[in-house]
Amino acid sequence: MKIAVVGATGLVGTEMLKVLAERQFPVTELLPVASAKSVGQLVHFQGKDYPVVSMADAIAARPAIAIFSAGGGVSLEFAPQFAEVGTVVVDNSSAWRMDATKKLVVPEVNAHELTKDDKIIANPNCSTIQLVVALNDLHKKYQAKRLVISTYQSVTGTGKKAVDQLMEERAGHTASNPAYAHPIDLNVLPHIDVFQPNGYTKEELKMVNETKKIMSDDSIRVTATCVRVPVMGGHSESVNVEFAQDFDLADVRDVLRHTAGVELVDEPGQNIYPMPKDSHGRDAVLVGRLRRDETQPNTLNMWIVADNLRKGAATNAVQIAEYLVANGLV
Ligand code: 2RA
Repeated sequence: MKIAVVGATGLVGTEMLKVLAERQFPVTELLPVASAKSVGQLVHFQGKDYPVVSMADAIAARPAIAIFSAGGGVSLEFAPQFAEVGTVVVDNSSAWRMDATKKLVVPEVNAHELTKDDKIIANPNCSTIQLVVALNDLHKKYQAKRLVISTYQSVTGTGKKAVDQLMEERAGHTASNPAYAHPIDLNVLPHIDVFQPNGYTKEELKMVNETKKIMSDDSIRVTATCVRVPVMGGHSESVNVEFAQDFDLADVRDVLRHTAGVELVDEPGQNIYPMPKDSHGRDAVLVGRLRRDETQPNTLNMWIVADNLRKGAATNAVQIAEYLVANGLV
């Protein structure tokens, strides 16, 4: 199958190629797409070197699937052009996520909604993906009413510039080309993406809006505070969820043990709980620190960790592509 990866040389694009190879996705021809200055640069994939091609050449090649991680502007301009030649686009930017005509998909939750008519499919935000994977089966059983979320997001969510800033600051230098308005080493920034008139950031509103769309339930009330932390890989989330139904903690554990994509990591007496370093290179969503919120009925606290470049981006996109192939939608 001819596959284009748009943004192939970025942090997420590189991870997408890694995941496609690891999962032995049936790629017969790879079309790596990157900026004009990268055209001709070789990308190594499954034992072969593929030259980076221009967007126009990739569109003309009519790949079966184009997986994008190249920013919203690029996606808004070129995803429709791929769709016009019959390519199915899986886009990791926020461009199409809240478009009412586009599906926003986490395979474990709502891949069944996909049809042959879906030519541009949105990959959700990393912090949303890990949340809904952990929450979905609990929601089905106990009906989530309200979520209060605080995130602790790795600098890899911003990209190479932020990784470089952290490494330079950690080496004792002032960052030469900082990604953030403030130092990130030995600090935390309650600021991810742009502030909106209501005082929330776009990242926080992504969690609010995307969660409801993926879970097809606008009644769930969601509030979030998204924080950047000096961690190299892996997003963490503290989630307080109020359910309509009461629960037994043992049953909650059992539900999570059987939730697709979740690994229960919860033995605090043994100092065993999810940590970002344990998520690196893995696709599981790690859940732990389960405990009842004793300040109000039917309410659970949990701690959720995942590799934001893998399940939070690349793997989720590749899993969507796998679903398309397995169900004859491409
Ligand atoms: C971040 N979720 O962590 C955003 C985009 N990857 O910066």
